[in-house]
Amino acid sequence: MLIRSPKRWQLPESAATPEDVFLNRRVLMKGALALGTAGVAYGAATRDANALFGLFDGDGGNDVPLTVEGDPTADLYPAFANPDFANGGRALTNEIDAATYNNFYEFGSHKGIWRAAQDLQTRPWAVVFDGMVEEERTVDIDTLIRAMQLEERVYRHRCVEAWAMTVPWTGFPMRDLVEYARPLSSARYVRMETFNDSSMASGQRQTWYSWPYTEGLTMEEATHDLAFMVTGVYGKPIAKQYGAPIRLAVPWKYGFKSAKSLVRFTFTDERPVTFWEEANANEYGFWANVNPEVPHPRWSQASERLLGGEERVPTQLYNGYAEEVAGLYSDVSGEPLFM
Ligand SMILES: Nc1nc2c(c(=O)[nH]1)N[C@H]1C(S)=C(S)[C@@H](COP(=O)(O)O)O[C@H]1N2
Ligand SMILES: [Mo]
Repeated sequence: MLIRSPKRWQLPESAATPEDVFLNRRVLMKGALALGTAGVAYGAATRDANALFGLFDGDGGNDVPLTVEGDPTADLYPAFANPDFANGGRALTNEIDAATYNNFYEFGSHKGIWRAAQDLQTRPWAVVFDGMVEEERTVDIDTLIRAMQLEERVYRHRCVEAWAMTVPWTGFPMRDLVEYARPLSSARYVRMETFNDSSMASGQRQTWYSWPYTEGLTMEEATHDLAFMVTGVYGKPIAKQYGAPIRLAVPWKYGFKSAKSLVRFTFTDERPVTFWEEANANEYGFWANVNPEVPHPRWSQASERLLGGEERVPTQLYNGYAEEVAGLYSDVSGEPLFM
């Protein structure tokens, strides 16, 4: 399963970009340190480099948690970097920028929730598979992660708010999780649910939202090659602010589809109503595929700001993954596919 045919977004030999450093990180770590540019360094080396060069202070500093200390799956990282997903088509986002600019409404509606998110208790953590499955079951997160073959993939991420990043996620195909859950063939959707515990998540005390956060995919989407369950980032177990211990990454859809800190997967033949659909169905739909030509009711989706600076780049149809995923929607008609 790990050997796949080359994909369109695979790094061409000729493209000498900072991702080369990422790809060859074990060899080039020294080079990254010598460059002293935070944008290319990675993982432990990032922290070392930051400390070495004093690049970050205060909120952008060395106290930013980049993993969960003592994570019982730490021995699985870094995982095999799958060359078929080695390049998001862009320079990697600086790790500190990605780790300090987040959406995680359970901990507040501002981008600096990374501090508050440290209150999230990620162990013990149970994951439930229910609904239209052969047999309902609950599995401990560490058992689940160890049952899977972890790999690393660089994906672009495009938030509906028109900011974007390119990050190396570690995890496993959602298809493997679906197989593990053993859904009935009559299941048409998978509904995902985030933890619900206002004692550790201050945002969940705000009663105008209908907690817990829920999301959904069709079975066809969930078993598509690009749908990825994320357990790590930048070569380490995933830090809390990104949605530890397990989240989704569906890179062709707006970021809100990639639900964090998941505890339940329910297989169903009814399309689930998602958290954002419930909050504001006129602005956030079920499909939420990225399309630069379909504006959000309150802003354009034509371009996006890359995290870490002010640079804007054109947004691409299906966030650049059209060739892979457009076929998923050839039979869907009369639906707002792009909101
Ligand atoms: N449970 C939960 N999942 C969530 C969110 C959230 O508020 N709660 N925000 C979503 C949005 S809008 C985005 S853009 C991404 C942000 O992921 P990041 O903070 O790791 O960049 O998470 C998505 N998943
Ligand atoms: Mo988002």
